[in-house]
Amino acid sequence: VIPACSSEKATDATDGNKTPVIAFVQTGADNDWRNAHTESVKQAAADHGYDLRFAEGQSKQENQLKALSSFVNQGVDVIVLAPIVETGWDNALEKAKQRGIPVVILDRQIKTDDESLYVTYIGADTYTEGQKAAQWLAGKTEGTAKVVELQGNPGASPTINRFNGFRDVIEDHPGIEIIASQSGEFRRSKGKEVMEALLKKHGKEIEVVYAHNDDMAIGAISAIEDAGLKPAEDIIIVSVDAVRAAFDAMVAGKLNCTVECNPLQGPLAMEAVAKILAGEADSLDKKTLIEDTVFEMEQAKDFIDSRKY
Ligand code: GZL
Repeated sequence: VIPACSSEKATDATDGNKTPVIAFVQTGADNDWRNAHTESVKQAAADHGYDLRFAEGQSKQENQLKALSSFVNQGVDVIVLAPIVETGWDNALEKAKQRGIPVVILDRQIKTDDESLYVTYIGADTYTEGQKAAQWLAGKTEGTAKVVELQGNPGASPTINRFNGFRDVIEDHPGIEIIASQSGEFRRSKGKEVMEALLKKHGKEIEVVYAHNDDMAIGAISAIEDAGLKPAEDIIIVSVDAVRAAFDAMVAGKLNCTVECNPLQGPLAMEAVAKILAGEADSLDKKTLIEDTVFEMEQAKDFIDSRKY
């Protein structure tokens, strides 16, 4: 596990005679985290002097697959893919392999039987994020709580990992019970909609919200306030990402805890690309996990000014 922003000097591509063409296939542009992630990759490619070709899938795998096929046909030098869901990539990556185009998997993970389809995976440890959220909650509630869970996109590795990481910890705390679990698709509006429905159904039985990302937590906060309840007091809220809006909510006393999931992955991605272009793909680990920090409401004001996303 290494720090999110490596200090390694960027490799200048212009000393070769052809500017490398790097394709980046992003999941979409649907929230603060995702946009910070995109910006980080674009900036790092520019710092390396690469020609970055960008496509975002508007949160649909079919659009990502179309973009992959197009970039393979263009014969780009390297493809960086942030896969919206874990499965369904083998055929597209097989075509890249046949064209001799190396692939870096970034942010989310893929499930494949053929590990040769990509050079390396770089992303946050989303399973540990789920564990850290549960460990914080167990401490906060002395191991007793009725929890509603707002899940991310079905089939996405952060959703699966945060779901499992949280449950593997609360197994040791039988007093913590998940009474409802539904997808808010990592979006603020959907998080609010789902939370409104859960409040109608479960009302005051709900003691905790565990949101797989801050955007859904912020939507839930709005629904809790609309119901005349005090977020972070009447209902404890723990989420993941640690985006700026989460720090604003913690400073306002409306969010109790957020587990960081650092989107500033561009430098690590482009350092891997530089090694691949230099013929050193074999020197790369198959998986690089970025460390995360837990932030609580009480600390938020000390950290908010130093946040970079
Ligand atoms: C996690 C990343 C997730 C963020 C969400 O690595 O894929 O996607 O946690 C984002 O905010 O939508």
